[in-house]
Amino acid sequence: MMNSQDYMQLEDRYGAHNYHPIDVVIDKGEGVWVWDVEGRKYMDFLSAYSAVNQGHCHPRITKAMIEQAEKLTLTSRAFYNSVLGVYEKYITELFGYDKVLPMNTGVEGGETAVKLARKWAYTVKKIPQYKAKIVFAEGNFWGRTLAAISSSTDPTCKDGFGPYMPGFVVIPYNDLNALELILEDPTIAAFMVEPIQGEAGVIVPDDGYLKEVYNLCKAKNVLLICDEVQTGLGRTGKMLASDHEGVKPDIVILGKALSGGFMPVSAVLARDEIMLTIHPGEHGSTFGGNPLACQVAMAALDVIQEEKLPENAESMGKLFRDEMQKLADKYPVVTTVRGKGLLNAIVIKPAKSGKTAWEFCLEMKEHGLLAKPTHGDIIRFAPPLVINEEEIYWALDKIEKTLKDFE
Ligand code: IF1
Repeated sequence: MMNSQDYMQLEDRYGAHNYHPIDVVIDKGEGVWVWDVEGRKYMDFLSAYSAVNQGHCHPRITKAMIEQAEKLTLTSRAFYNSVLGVYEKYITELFGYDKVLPMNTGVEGGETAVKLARKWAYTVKKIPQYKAKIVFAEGNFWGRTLAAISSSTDPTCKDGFGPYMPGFVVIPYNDLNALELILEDPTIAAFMVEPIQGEAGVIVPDDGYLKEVYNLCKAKNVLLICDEVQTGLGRTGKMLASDHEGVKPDIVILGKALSGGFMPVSAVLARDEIMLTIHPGEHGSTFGGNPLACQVAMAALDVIQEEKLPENAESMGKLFRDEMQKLADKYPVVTTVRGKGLLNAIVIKPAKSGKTAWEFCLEMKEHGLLAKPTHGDIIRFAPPLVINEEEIYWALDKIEKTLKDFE
């Protein structure tokens, strides 16, 4: 019978070292809870980076996956199949777009959005060929491909992988003047932005920022692409984070919780004028829109709506931030509490002993709460959206127990 150490050694010996995980070996998940191989129970406050908004192993999604898996999993797009069209109708009507381009990972969704924006620039906006530029915000994160890291301002993501994709411009986040200035350039095709920056450390822009971004882009015939891979699907207290400002982006990218954490499923939504600039054979992927992914995604979207997860995220998130702020007032090591819905974060000062957010997470783990720092001093708190009030107070109790001993 292997123990946690054995599993960690296997990963160390045989796996690439492209992550530095917290030392817990998860063996089972259900709802907000996970268990390690020794049977210890933890509350998951990371939700696989917002991929398990519906909670671990949601039975409704499991059922949909098993039923489809016993019938048909993959046809490729060389042929039609009896699920894809049904899913495409479902998701485009749900979000109010003409069409969807189904992909697998979030970063493939980002790549697809960038290709659509460039194609639209040359064929509709008539920007001279290959002069189109895409604008991104400092601190952005949309994945690990060479295009994605070409727009990154994080050396850890970017350094050592050049040369980089041309035609990308970066401006400060939450800075309307910078956007207005760059949009004077007639070769700008699109501005791709997260409504709240996840990896940067849950950076919430000023109220009204996204609405003004939309207005500035509209005025200059520039596409607004919202990357909702992490903020979408109920995470911030609305179905999409852009809903908080009544903004309907020209292109929306979804991923992660679109499958409830069962398998990679992503989607790019747009109106016909944009989507139909890509013609047969110009884009695609082996697994994009496969019948299994489509059934899983429809079940995942059903759960979000039927269990009112955006509304629950709104109320539980407010409760969490209000109570977390009280802890911040009591324990000065916590300098900031911020977020929206159940996408929240705290900033932790190093303790007198020199202990950092990393040690804080290790000690929270000992109390049964799992989270992981980002950028050194920021701890993201993002539980599954099915969390209830009792579980929120349970988590706050574990955070306070950790604060008490953190010096
Ligand atoms: C890692 C965090 C990072 C994303 C947004 C697209 C993607 C992501 C807003 C790409 C992916 C994941 C990737 C994972 C850690 C996690 C993450 F912010 F969620 F914590 F890295 F920033 N847009 N985020 O957040 O989606 O291709 O991964 O399906 O790479 O370490 P993907």
